[in-house]
Amino acid sequence: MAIQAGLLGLPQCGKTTIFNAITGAAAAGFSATEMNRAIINVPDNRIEPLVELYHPEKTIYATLEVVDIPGLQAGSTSEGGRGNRLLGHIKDVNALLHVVRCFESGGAIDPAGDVEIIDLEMVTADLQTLENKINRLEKKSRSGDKEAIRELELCRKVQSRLDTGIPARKQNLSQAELKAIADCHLASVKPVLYIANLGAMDNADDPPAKKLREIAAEEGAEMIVVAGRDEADLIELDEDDRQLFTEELGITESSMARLIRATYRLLGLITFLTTGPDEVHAWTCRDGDPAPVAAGKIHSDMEKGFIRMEVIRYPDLIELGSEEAAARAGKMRLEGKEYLVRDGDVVVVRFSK
Ligand SMILES: Nc1nc2c(ncn2[C@@H]2O[C@H](COP(=O)(O)OP(=O)(O)OP(=O)(O)O)[C@@H](O)[C@H]2O)c(=O)[nH]1
Ligand SMILES: [Mg+2]
Repeated sequence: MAIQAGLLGLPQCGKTTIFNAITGAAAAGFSATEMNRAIINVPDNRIEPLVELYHPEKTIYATLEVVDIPGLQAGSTSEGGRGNRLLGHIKDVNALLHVVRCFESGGAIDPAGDVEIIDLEMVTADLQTLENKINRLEKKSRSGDKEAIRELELCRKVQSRLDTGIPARKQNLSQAELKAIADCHLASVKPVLYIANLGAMDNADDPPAKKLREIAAEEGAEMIVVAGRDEADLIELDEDDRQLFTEELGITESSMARLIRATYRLLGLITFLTTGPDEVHAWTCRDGDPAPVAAGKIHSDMEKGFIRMEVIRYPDLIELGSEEAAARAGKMRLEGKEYLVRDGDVVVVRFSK
């Protein structure tokens, strides 16, 4: 299943606008349901030079699935309300892109207040989910089930901190606690990337964005600034006009590219590459995945029958111009099962079928 990131935030904070900008900038597929969902290509400036080198028939980028959910209102999760159903849709997302309105539109701009509301909604929904699990565990533990008793205790700890309003991701949960709550898919445990949605890029250092940066820093999270509407407008233009206006609006690089890359970092993901006349292909694995696990992203046979990996670093391949030249220059390494794949490795997997 594709790695998923979910856009989350108050109503009218610009989630769908950002979703459109992201998908317009990098759409690989689109299917509109009640939630907007799209698979997007992860922008990667290593692909173009590789395409020039190999002239492959196909070029395949690493992908990420982005989910846009309608806004959560204060109080919407209590008593089985609509918010619960909305949060249910982010059960499977791996990371949250928390959009915070930093542009003028009627109501006051209040990043701190907005973040608090969303956190509280998540905590409220999570408490209900966890309570269901705790009820089940209580029944089981009454019959003396040791495992259930232990799990119950761990869940109650998380519950008591949620009760005081602390999102699970800020609770410094132990491995055991994380394991005990894993099947609950709590919303507030998911890693967050804060997105300050600005009226214009000129506002990047104004108080609202500064405040949000502080909030993010306090919990060790990252914040990025985007001008959602400007970017969504840009993708409507043809190439020449887009260049012109991009500069005029002070957007130095597509903030959507920055956003996608920041999501990648947040999830601890890296990209490795396979190349050849058939295809240039960017693959996603976790930072720290050993070679066989990464190879398994290409094909499960490659993981099972893994023998070795031939690795050339991307800059060496570009500089030397071919795999043969890289090998002659001693820049192709043979790596075994223990090798941890690095971002930008160009690999060939040797395996037995
Ligand atoms: N000035 C300004 N307006 C924006 C920006 N982003 C969104 N808007 C406007 O804010 C309104 C709401 O934007 P949406 O993207 O629909 O917001 P949403 O978060 O998806 O809203 P819900 O799905 O209803 O929760 C629209 O009128 C947008 O044009 C922005 O960066 N700057
Ligand atoms: Mg929307």
